[in-house]
Amino acid sequence: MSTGRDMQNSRYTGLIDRYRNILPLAEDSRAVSLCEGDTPLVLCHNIELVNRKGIKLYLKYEGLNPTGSFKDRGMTVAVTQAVHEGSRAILCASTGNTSASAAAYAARAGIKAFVLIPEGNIAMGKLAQAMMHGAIILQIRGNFDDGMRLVKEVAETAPVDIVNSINPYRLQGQKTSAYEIVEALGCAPDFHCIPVGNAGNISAYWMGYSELAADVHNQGKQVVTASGQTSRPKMLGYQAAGAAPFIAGEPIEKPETVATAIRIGHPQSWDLAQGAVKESNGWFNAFTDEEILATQKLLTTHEGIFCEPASATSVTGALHDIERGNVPEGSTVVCTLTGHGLKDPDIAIRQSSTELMNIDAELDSVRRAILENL
Ligand code: AN7
Repeated sequence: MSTGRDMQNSRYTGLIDRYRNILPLAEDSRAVSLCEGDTPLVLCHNIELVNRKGIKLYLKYEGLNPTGSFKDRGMTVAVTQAVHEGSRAILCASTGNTSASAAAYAARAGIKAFVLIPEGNIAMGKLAQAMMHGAIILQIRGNFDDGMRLVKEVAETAPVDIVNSINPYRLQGQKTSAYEIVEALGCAPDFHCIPVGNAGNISAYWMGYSELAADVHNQGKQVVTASGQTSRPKMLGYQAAGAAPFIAGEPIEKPETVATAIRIGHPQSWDLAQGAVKESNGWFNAFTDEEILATQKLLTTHEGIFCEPASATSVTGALHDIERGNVPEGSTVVCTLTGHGLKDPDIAIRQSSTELMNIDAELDSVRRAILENL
């Protein structure tokens, strides 16, 4: 496997360079890349429950991708393929992060991006990105599911390539995160925890872990989990309680959650996600907005890691299942933190209990404030 590094100066050049041998791209296709991937796998140190149970809890910090979410992994591959096929425009529906990523990669490729977003329900940072990268933004009076339906319909008669995760190149790109995790740990985790919205990402990780376990690409390594009990992790898919079709067992019509990224009622990768959870002996669960926001805060204050609310759902679920013993003591667990906390500054400021102290611009006032709060 190539290292994805430029041989002359060891600069990391993105996940297509690194993983082209496991991606279904034509050899002569030119990568449209922003050096995505190669994200940190951070070991938690300061969560008491995790330490007490002897759990190794790793955070796959996907918020450190170029546009601040895991979408870049899929977008580099989808846009590379679209450009290779001569496409001049891409199209997506989005709760925000897909639109930001599509806009950036379209700019990089010199093609147009059309994005459908639900009016009033996308985080400020994501909207700023789509606007700055020059996407053509269609705000619809409807939710993500309406947008997704319209995108599929319009693409039948308009010359645009859909870059939502129904585009198979998206999941191919996103599976590389599982490869990075296995490379970093030297094994697969026992459990992989992930937020589920449209259900593409959980399906992509499962594809990655499954390829590794079966040595599909003949890398000559037989991957097993950390405990050595199985070859693939149990996949734990977590949703927001107000947007939990996998708990309802069917699509829902009016999803609501503060975690706008996963405010989705009709997941497109329904069967793939069900398959991942069933085959891996994993499970789905859902958590309230209050629980999700509390976990987001816990990660910022205890581990110094700022993820957006949707991302905190994975750790909310992990802590819930660790506490109850569903995840046994001593397990190795990876949680995907899908997007950066800066994506949604409004929610962060609104929920933070931190008070701003207004003081005079004088040495005495500053000194007193420090001494009183040590
Ligand atoms: C931060 O941007 O669907 O289950 O349109 O932005 O693969 O859909 C975003 C999804 C989790 C859910 N965390 O992943 C979009 C969009 C964050 C996200 C998910 C999303 P999937």
